[in-house]
Parts: sequence; C-alpha cells; structure tokens
Amino acid sequence: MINTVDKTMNKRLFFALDLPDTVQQNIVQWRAAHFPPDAGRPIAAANLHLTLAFLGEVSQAKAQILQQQAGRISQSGFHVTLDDMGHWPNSGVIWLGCKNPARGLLQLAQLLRSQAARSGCYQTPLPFHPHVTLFRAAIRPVAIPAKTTSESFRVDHFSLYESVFARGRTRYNIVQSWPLTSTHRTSDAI
Ligand code: 2AM
Repeated sequence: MINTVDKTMNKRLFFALDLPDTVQQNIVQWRAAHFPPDAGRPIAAANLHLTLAFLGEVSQAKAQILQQQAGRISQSGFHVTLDDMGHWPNSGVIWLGCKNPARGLLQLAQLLRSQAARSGCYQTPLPFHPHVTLFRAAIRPVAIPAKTTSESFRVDHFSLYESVFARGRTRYNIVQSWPLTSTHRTSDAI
C-alpha cells in the first residue's frame, strides 16, 4: 500500500513554559560567571524554556487535536522558583530545576503528557522532572556551583512550541499560547 501521508509536513513539537526575558538574561549572566567555557554547549538565552511535554514529530491533524485539548485546560497559574540544579552526564544536560515544584506545574505537565500519550505521542516512562536546560553535550564531569540563581517568576500561560533547525541552529518558535486562569481553582498559587 502506498503511504500518502507526507512526513515532511510533520513538525517537531513540544509544550513548554517560556521564561520572562529578564529571567533569561539573569540566567545567562549567572551561567557565564559560574561555569567554565568548556562545560558544554550553552543554550541561547531566547531558547531557555521549561518543557512540559515533548511530542516529537507530529502531523498537522494530530497537532490540531492536541491544540484543541490544550485549549480546554482550565487551571490557575503558579510560581516557578529555579532553586535546584544538576548534571545528567548520560544525556549531557546541565539543568536548573525546582526543589519543590508547585502543584499546578506538576498537574499541568501530567495533563499534557497524558493527552499526548492518548494521541499516540510516545511519552517517556521516567517521572517528570521540571527543568531548564542550561548546557547540552556536557559529557565531562563539571563542578556544579554551590548556589543557583534562585530566579522566581509567575507563570500565567503555557505554549506549544515548534523546534526548527536551520543554518546550523535550533530555534524554538511559539505556535500557540493558552492562559492559565480558572474560575474554579485547581492548582495552588505559592
Ligand atoms: P531537555 O531540555 O531535557 O533536552 C525540545 O527538544 C525540548 O523537549 C527540550 O527541552 C528537551 O528536553 C525536551 N525533550 C524531552 N524529550 C525529548 C526527546 N526525546 N527528544 C528531544 N527533546 C526532548
């Protein structure tokens, strides 16, 4: 049978939280001051984000369904405090994370991940560990600074992103965003 689905139309998508510009700039400055230049490949300020659910290569039809489902999510915003960090040498990732992630953050990621799984997007069985990737290709041991930036910000929306690789660079473009506002509160605001 001939497969008439044009795979080139698929997009590499993921749901994520963007970081306020000031937070991106603060993190980049702190990173430059606290890590050696050969720690790994630093992520550009504009690309710093917190992934909620990775979808992979997705057809337009499937993306539309996932966007409709995302639009039905009703929950309030929350705070993110990046007061934790670490190094995953196997995946070569140095990251900033949250010691005590807000319940709303975990709830939102859980919902998006289960919707993605139901639509046939493979979801890792590993537990969700909210993080902002600072470096990739960090495969050698590196001294992790004693203290993080402890950047804290309020989250009032989440977004669907497309990952685009062009001219040797990866860019993350926002496809659509949805507000986190709810008349009946389903998450805590800390
Ligand atoms: P990472 O930062 O921990 O690498 C876009 O690629 C985003 O989706 C990245 O933030 C990446 O997380 C996340 N992601 C999760 N699973 C992925 C996968 N299997 N392949 C690529 N990116 C993935």
